[in-house]
Amino acid sequence: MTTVEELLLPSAEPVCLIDQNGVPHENPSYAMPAKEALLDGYVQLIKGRRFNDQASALVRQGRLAVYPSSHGQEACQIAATMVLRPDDWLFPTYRDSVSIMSRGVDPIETLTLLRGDWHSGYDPYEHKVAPQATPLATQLPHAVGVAHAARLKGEDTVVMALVGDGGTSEGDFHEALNFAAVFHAPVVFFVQNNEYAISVPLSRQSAAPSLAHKGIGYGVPGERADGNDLAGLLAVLGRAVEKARSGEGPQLIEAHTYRVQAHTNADDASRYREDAEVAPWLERDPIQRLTTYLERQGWLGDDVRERAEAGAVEVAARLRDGLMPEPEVDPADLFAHLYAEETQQLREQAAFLRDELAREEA
Ligand SMILES: Cc1ncc(C[n+]2csc(CCOP(=O)(O)OP(=O)(O)O)c2C)c(N)n1
Repeated sequence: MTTVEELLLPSAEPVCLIDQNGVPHENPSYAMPAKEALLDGYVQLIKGRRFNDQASALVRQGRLAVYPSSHGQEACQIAATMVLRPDDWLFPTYRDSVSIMSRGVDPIETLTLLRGDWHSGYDPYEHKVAPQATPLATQLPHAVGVAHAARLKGEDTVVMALVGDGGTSEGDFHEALNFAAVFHAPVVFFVQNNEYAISVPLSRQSAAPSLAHKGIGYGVPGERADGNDLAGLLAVLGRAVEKARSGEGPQLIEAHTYRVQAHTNADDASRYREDAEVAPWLERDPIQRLTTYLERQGWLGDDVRERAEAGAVEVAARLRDGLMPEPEVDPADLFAHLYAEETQQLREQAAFLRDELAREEA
């Protein structure tokens, strides 16, 4: 007889439907996604990679304050949004800009926060994307709140809540899982395990058999996927979203991937890891393996390649042009839109700032 614990357990190995050589693998539990989904994913991966590389270049030119690149993690970024409906919600971290773009947010609006211009460059309600969170895991209780509210209203909205491996050590992660499980909130917690929390490796972060196992204590089922395999991610995340939508409560998915570049431009990764450790991960590149698979299937026609390249060129041009002008920002705006009603404390802080600016000008 299957025990409750077994039902909550992730698979022994991360689900992988296309391996690093582009070879498909039969899986008794998960079907290969449809050709159209894989081709759409391919186009988005190429665009996402160009977004990452262009944004990193703009940091070097001083056009962008900081960019936490998801180079190498693009399959996670794209799959997370591909499995959502337009009325679902995405709760991203600071590393999930590509996911936000894949949800339809304008690339420049996506980078407003990281440029340091504004709390969020897009209207969260327009695309159902919460503002990016830089404090770790604080987005998770918010995500659960939105999911719980949707359920109380009788809507079948699902919330995709992204978090890093380091973020799973935060209290907010545990509180969010617990609340979501007790109230059957339709949330998919999606951990992108990229092996590092800045310089801290996973082994110093968690002694759990896997991060997906962390759900068991809360009654949340977990599953693991190869984070560089778009096909596996679409299958696993798609199933999790389906389960959450049909009332089975929260789901916890761990994607095994790797942060191939530095944490941000402020980080020197050579101080805590060897190139030899990074090299095998370059071989597991998500774009390379999907390309090989699609080519072998005879599905990757010139039309798709051209569509992908045109999308990538457009994103790069948009970022270069859009980040050229220096926006005029009003410091007083810092206090706008924070709460529905202004608090006494905020009024005092705003007055303090006005006073300081007036004295600077005098
Ligand atoms: C509450 C909180 N504590 C500490 C930090 C500083 N900090 C920024 S990024 C980071 C590591 C996060 O690692 P992980 O969750 O694995 O995400 P990744 O950057 O690898 O995507 C830390 C400790 C923070 N932003 N918020």
